[in-house]
Amino acid sequence: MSLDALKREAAARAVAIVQPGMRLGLGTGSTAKHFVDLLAERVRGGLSIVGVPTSEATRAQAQALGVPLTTLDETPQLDLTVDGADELDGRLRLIKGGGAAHLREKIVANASRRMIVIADETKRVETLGRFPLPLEVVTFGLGATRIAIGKALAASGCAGELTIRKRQDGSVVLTDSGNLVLDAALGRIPDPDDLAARLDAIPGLVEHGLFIGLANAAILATASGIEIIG
Ligand code: ABF
Repeated sequence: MSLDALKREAAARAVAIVQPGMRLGLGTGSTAKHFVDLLAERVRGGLSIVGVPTSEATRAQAQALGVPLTTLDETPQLDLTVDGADELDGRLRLIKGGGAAHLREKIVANASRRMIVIADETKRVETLGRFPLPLEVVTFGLGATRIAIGKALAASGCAGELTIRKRQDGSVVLTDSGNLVLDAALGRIPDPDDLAARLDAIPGLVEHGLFIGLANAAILATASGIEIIG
């Protein structure tokens, strides 16, 4: 089975959990895209739900498919968020932000009673950090923010290059909120809870991609079937 087919399997399992009347957080990325696709099929079949998209890309997809949308201003409390991840460990700690959407993703997940991660088996790791950690930063004071980030990384036993994310054509990636993304190539993060707390304290760092204590369960699609964590 292809990786994409595994992603769709995980998404299908999550769509089956959705109940009529739910207020949903709609994730971003290729796995979440399958979820929105399959959710739209159920909506066309009469399921009544409302969704808050975590990115402009997901908003456009959901709108085009006729999935009813709302905002966190109109609907500040959600029942369930379903989203992908770049990495997850056995304690449901995540790295997100490969799609530069982790700020909105974290706000939406935090507003939800439950968050379910959908992923293929390649996302599961023993130790977080193989995937470069995304850090959304404001341009003002970038030099000082980089130094503060470097100190936080060192204090948490991490080391690695910080790179401003660019597209293949060399243009700088801006998030939906107009900020830059620094990717921290760390290799391994020995204590994700400690690092998250240190990064939370840096003013110019709008949001980092460590999701700690937000996911309640993960649906992992493996070659030999679905595995549920949590
Ligand atoms: C978003 O999409 C992210 O936070 C994460 O970066 C990514 C997962 O990607 P995919 O589902 O395409 O593998 O949820």
